[in-house]
Amino acid sequence: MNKKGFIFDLDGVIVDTAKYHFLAWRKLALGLGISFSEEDNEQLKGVSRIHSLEKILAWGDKQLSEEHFNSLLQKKNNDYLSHIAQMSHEEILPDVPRVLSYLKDLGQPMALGSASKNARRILREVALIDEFDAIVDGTNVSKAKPDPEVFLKAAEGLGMPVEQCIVFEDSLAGIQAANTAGMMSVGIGSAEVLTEAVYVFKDFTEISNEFILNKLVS
Ligand code: B16
Ligand code: MG
Repeated sequence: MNKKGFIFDLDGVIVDTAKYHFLAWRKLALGLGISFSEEDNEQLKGVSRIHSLEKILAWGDKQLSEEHFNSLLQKKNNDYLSHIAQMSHEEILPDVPRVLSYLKDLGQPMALGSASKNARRILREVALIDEFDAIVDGTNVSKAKPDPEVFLKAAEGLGMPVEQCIVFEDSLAGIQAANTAGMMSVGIGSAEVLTEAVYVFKDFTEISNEFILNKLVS
């Protein structure tokens, strides 16, 4: 059987942590007198923590000292982590365990490729840390998606050539990163947003084992 490198984004693909980012960013923004909606939060998907705060400040036309900026980053992360600490296995998105265990049964290499510096902690929280052969996260990269660095490092970690890698991503920047890396991109979410993906599915319940075997592995 062919071997492919299956690379998964974390937030929005394996777990829905966007809702916790939303709560933490909204609290921070409101504290600065900046409004923050669910639509604003959408624009921060896949974006690094530092760039997210820069964007929020730009929306509110606010400038802060470096010290204040860094203290807000810390505060946001502490707040976010207090939500993460409550997470359990039940918060894994629908059919992710089925897809992971099917790929494992087929002997397919699997990696995580996430912008989050908290990725390992989240994987431990939902008891998926041992499912991946390689983990590349925000602590391992210097360039944010759409730069392909995170996925190139994940492929390297798996020892797979880029043209044999398949990336599951929920953000457009992540799809662009996968395409730039020369990998096959599979969007998880809305086809209207993930316009540059090769395939788009609402979630993993729409991805059958037959599809994985016949279209992705073959
Ligand atoms: P952290 P992903 C991304 O994760 C999130 O989508 C994004 O909203 C977040 O700002 C970023 O991680 C950084 O997260 O603050 O935990 O380092 O989608 O690339 O798995
Ligand atoms: Mg994501």
